[in-house]
Amino acid sequence: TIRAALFDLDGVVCFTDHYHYLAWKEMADAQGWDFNETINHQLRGIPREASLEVILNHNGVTLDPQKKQELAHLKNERYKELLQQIDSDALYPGIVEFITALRERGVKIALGSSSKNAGAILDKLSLTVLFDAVVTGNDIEKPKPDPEIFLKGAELLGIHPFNCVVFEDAESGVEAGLQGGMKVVGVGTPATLPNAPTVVRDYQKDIDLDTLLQIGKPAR
Ligand code: G16
Ligand code: MG
Repeated sequence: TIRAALFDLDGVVCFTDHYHYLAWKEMADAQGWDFNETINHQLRGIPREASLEVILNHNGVTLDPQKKQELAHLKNERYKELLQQIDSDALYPGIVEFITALRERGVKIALGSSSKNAGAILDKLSLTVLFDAVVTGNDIEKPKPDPEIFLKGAELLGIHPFNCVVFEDAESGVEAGLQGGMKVVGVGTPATLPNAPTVVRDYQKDIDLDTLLQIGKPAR
């Protein structure tokens, strides 16, 4: 039986990827580097410093650690500025209703987001009250695909990983959930998430709550 649901943030609860894109794009333009939507897609679910590495590699650029830190910081300051504009339009359609329905069934809810800005985003979108536990990039040592972020969430909720389901839109996050011994639902398509045991695009149409919550329940 499923007793807890752990949600990634970007691409699962809301969409922040466009704001990440704009902030990285500004930084890249200022440096004279190439950056486009395809590269941006590769940054999904990846921590900030690792994202910068992807952009540097794409451009064949090497930098010293101090300069990297400086640029990652600059990008984040701009990202936070852009986040001031975020509102309910950025919510994944039906997510509030879905989480509310899970809560009504007694399912505990946690966030497992690589973003160090996740707490501020939840607040801005008035979602904080829906989460029983929040684990972000600030609380972990090893990023996804390591299962640490979701195992920590399960621990905070006091629920065994076997009784948890993870919702993820990035391959690294799907891997993290599976490594943690949890059920995983990919948010996307089989093409974008080939390793996800099941995928959904619509939280109402594609999910039957009874079926979802019984995953892992021994037959009879
Ligand atoms: C999110 C985004 C990533 C971003 C990462 C770190 O992860 O998907 O693109 O690079 O957070 O964000 P920040 O720079 O705010 O710490 P998730 O796990 O919520 O999908
Ligand atoms: Mg994500």
